[in-house]
Amino acid sequence: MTKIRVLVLILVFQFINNTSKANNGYELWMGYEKITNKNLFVKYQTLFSVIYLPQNSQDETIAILKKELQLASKKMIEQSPRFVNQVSEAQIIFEINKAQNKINEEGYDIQTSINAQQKTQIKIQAKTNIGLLYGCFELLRLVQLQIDPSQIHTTSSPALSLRILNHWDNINRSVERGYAGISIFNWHTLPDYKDKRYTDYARANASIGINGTVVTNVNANALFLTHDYLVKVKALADIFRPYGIKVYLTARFSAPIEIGKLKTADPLNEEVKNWWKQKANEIYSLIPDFGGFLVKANSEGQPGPQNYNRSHAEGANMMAEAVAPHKGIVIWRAFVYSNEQPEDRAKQAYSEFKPLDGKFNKNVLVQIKNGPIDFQPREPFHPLFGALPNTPVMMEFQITQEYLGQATHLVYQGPMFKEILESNVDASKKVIDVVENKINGLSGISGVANIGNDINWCGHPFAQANWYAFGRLAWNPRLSASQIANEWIQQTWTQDKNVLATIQDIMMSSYENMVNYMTPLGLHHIMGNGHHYGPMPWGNTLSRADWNPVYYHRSDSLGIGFNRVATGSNAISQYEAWVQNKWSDSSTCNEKYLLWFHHVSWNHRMKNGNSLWNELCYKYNEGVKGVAQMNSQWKSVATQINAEGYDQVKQLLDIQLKDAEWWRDACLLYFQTFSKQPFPLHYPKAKFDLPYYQSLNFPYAPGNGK
Ligand code: GCW
Repeated sequence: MTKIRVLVLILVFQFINNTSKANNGYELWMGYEKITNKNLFVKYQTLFSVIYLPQNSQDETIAILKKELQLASKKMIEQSPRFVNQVSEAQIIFEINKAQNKINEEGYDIQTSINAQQKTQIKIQAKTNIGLLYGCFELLRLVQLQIDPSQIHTTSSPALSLRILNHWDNINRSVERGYAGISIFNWHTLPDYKDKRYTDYARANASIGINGTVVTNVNANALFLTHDYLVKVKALADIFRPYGIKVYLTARFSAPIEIGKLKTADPLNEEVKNWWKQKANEIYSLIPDFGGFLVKANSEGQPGPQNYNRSHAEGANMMAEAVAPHKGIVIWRAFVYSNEQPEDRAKQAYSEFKPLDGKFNKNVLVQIKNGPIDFQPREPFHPLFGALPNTPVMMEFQITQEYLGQATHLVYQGPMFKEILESNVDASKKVIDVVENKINGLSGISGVANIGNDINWCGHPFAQANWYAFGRLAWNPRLSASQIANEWIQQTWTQDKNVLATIQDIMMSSYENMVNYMTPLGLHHIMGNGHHYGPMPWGNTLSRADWNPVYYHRSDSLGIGFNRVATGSNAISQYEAWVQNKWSDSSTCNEKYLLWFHHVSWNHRMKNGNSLWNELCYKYNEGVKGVAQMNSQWKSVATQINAEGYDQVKQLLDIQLKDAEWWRDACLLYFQTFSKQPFPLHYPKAKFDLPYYQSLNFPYAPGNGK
């Protein structure tokens, strides 16, 4: 055989054998690839041939559901379903059953059975049309995962009532901490131009159970509350409603002054109260199911009740009163800290909010970031979880990777979300239990969105896995990170078992690798000023001490780390005694939090016998090696996944590897100026010297959007 023939044969073989998905990422996890398993293909063809839907063709949600079934059937099993009016004729039956007591208002029950005519039937029951839509997406997910229909028995209700994306999107379409293009919300052409993307966005969210979206930045612009903009928001709300998604807005506390021409925004002032009531009435007259307000107050320069010597509770309650008659809620952020305060920044949110427990109106939730500082690669859980037994609380995760390599690094956040949720707040209770516990009927979770107008929505082809993971965990926080990764890969990259396992491995190791090459052993906030990309542990030039990296690592000739135990800031005292016991002694403290809680000597003995300095070197290099491993694993699947996607990720992984080395070398050279110790034997030599790393400057790094 000639060489050319062999080559042609190889190419043909690869083409036939290629079970990978070719896409540009726009379809997210709803590519609905053709079912490759022949047996299942036939079974699903039969099942999806005759479908019964509730007989209300006017209902928009049911129309969406129908369209989804048509699209998915066409793509996965290459046929169009027939919709029938008789339950008895159908093989897939969607029906409302208000008496179904195994589920809540948004839940669904999906059961396979064999009917009298020996035909397999799948019945999807829910109490509401939205529940049916969620059930439909679940069924389609199971089909995409090529589950045998006989195995389909699932009863599921969302664990949390509020599952919300927070967009830090500005009126001019810049996105604060956004790395995937500009905002998908085009305020200029709204309300008249309804970009198809709004519908696709709502559909994607509904497919993973997200039921709310805050479309505006928490660093809020009062203009959004003017009539002209509310009309635009209404247009979005109308598009999102049939997908079960409520719209929320951020409310700028000083709006009564800025757009209401009042002299004050004092929450106890009658005119101010009245202004907010009128504003709420206006909003609800346009958007009857408006979700409510999200507020960042007295934090990083935002106005708030403290400008008038009022408490956060007084501020929140005033707004809560305005939306209460309309069943709206107020989500008040606990992300507060002030540089005028001499107190450790990690302590300030607890100090301010703990005394307010039980003082909020019934329709107020306090939204708490996962950790006490600020979305760092790794933080212990926020001490407010478990400390506000009389206040509904919401978890705030950051899906956009502000401090996690942004849209350049492959970091799957599933393991990070889980690490926080599974942390014990005391001997018998986990963060997950606190978050799931409804108070005043409310519980919830927010994710700061990583969505922009990039063709694949999230920038890095793997970043959409974090949006997916957030939604899946918001629905069921007990799912495992690896299961979610596995589902996502099957719906996006491949069904091939070996390739799937390799990609899953890359994803599952990516979080720990990133922590290691950026901030191992409890280090935090040592990244570039402002844009937060790349290392800058030497940073000490910002006007606020608590924005400078040196504030956080506290290296000196004696050692490194932030002393947060009794001899230091005592931030540890904000945790339950059971937790304190685990972390308060530097010789027994879980080493992933060592430098978060302790200032230890460079020669501190680690549990494995290494000195702290050597262990730090070791950890940084582990991170780099981990990324090198991700790189070679990725290369190993090159011919088995779609070429365009492969190449994109490959290029990004190359940058990530360079960045990981940059982090390691810049940080260690800098810390060495304090430790005065040599690198361990055979340690990789830094490419450049410290002054070089210190000279690097990125004035136009993305995400600072104003
Ligand atoms: O992480 C920090 C970001 C700010 C952000 C702030 C917050 C919206 O650097 O850009 O502001 O948190 O969460 O309010």
